[in-house]
Amino acid sequence: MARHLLLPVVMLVLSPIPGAFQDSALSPTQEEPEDLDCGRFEPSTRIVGGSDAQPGTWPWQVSLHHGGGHICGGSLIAPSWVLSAAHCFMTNGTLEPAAEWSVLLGVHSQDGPLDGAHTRAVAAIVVPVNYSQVELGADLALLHLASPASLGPAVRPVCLPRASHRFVHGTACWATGWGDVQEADPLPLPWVLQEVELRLLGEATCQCLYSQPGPFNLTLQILPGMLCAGYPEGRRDTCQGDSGGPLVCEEGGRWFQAGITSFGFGCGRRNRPGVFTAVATYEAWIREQVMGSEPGPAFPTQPQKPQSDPQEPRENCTIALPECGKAPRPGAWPWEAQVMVPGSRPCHGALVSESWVLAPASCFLHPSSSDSPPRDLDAWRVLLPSRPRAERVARLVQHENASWEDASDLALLQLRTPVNLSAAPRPVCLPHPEHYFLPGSRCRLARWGRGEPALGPGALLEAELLGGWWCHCLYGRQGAAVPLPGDPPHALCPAYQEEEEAGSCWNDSRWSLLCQEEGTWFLAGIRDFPSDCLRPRAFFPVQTHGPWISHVTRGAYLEDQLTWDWGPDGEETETQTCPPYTQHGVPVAAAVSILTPRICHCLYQGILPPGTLCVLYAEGQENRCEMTSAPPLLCQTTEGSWVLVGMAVQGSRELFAAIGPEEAWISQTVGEAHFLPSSGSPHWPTGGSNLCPPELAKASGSPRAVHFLLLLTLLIQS
Ligand code: 4AZ
Repeated sequence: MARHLLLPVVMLVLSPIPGAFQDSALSPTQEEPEDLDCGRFEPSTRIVGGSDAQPGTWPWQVSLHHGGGHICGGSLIAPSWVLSAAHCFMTNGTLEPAAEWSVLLGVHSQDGPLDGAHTRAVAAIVVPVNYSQVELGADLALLHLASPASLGPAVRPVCLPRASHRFVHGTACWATGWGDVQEADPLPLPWVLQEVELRLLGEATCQCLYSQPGPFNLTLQILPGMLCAGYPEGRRDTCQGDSGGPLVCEEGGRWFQAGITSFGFGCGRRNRPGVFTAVATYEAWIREQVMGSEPGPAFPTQPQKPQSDPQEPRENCTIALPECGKAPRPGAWPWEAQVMVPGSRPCHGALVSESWVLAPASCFLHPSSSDSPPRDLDAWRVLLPSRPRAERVARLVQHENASWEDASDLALLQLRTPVNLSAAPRPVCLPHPEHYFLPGSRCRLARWGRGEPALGPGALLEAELLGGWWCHCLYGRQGAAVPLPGDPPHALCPAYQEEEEAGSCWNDSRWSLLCQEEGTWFLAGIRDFPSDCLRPRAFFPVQTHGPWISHVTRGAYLEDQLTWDWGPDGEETETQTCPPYTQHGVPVAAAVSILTPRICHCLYQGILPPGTLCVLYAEGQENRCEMTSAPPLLCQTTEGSWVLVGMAVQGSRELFAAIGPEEAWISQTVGEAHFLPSSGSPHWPTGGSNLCPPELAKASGSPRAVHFLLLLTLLIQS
């Protein structure tokens, strides 16, 4: 199943699902012979954030195999019937042939000989006629086994709830499965069945959580026949491969199946609990399909009806806020970790979870020592803010591609004892691979690795992220496609002002890049490229390493993006490939960077007429191109059209008068002039401080000082 739902909200209409029955088909008083004992197991003594189940604990759990491997979960509801999710069996709207599927029963670990387990072929698969896609509900399926399962201690059916059954919100229930332990992180060998305790969430609570805008502005409408379970703060959840498996709740000594794992947005994310098919809603449909089968599934009466109607108040809307990335003020980083290795200078890293610190591998791995990992971890210590004593180190895990000087120069250190998280220490947030740090994001540099001793008091570590296009084309290949927002970038370029120390380009310094969204700090980039004095400096994005970090730590705080700007005037209007050059490799034009209005305003101390655009060229590059004295400022749209955005202000190479405001006058004068609807004008997200950095105002007019602003330019050495 797709991990990210790209969900047009318009198609989701809250309406009763045809074929879904509300407490009507059979009244609870209409007792039938209870021919099957269900929902019990004899205690013999993935699930995200779960743990290994004990053998025999969940005897109704089955594994559905297709093409030789586990695809989905299911639950045994009668000797010849398995309940699962419709989406497991549909490809492009068609049901896959039953003969291609097999059912494994009584299985605990899926590695090696399946002792005590047995397999059944599938004779038929039935799916409700109104099932179309998971987000529209009715995500359930019944599998008719070719021959009945052999019941025993490890193979028993679960009880099904009647339509009148009311599961109380807040009840702790259990989900089980062999699915991924985190997004895109499969359950490791020996593939032992995982269990996780999840709390039932009321419909209003769940709708509230899913109405919170998330990445790509996706929200979801919770429909009747759906049920949510999990936690607003996330971290414990079902995931890909758990689909079709049961969510069970104990009542009166029996386990009732409340839900079928159906979908969600990612796994274990904040404000995105798992969505299940509410089994009770489908009592009549299930009965209809299994009619005539003896013994059929058991629908015991609810042992104890909840006293009051468990409907929660509509206004129940408590969302979870990020637990990572909060700092009292920039510079006082509660995740700042110093790793002390005897015989060398302290190494700066960042706390990423209760038990793990991220730091450069080059701190611990010396090129001379043939890359063998050090073994004397006993003597290592980690200093964290507000901790009375240094932490001891249990394990060092290097990035598989860790090398002396590259984007994967990363290692994770596990602390012997997890620390209690509070205001300090507190982990930094890490970005998911699809995170899009908006141009103009407010960032800071923080020490990383064996960084230089602290900067002088005048150092300005504030930084502003530049558009991905510039950064990519500056450090990438000519003509290369620029990653779109949401695709992992190759580099991040913050504009910041360095100390004016002649000759010092901070070559020895190691920095990480922290970027802020809604008051939450993300570790966005690590170590600037060894790029001499080329500006802007580029950082390796951390987001590409998100999956590795969460795989190793199983609990690092990967946090969803908190700010978006998907408006039509956003970054998407920029060119999608790096600029072309003439045959002789000479630029036909000079590439310039349009400064954000804030920097422009600060640089010229607010003396410019409104609508003036400022650009910057590279140091010493202004005169290299054959340019006319009044060059036009052109920008290319996503569709490839070049748009005249500005005309040079007389006497200046850096200032341009914006064309946009003159549209009416131009159209009047030149009837044929063709204007694109707003797509040609640059756009910056609003927000952030409007204060000018103190050094910036002084810089106006001085080309040398301007270059400390570092937004640059020419993309080739001709
Ligand atoms: C899936 O892809 C899936 N976190 C199942 C459950 C969830 C997400 C995805 C809920 O089968």
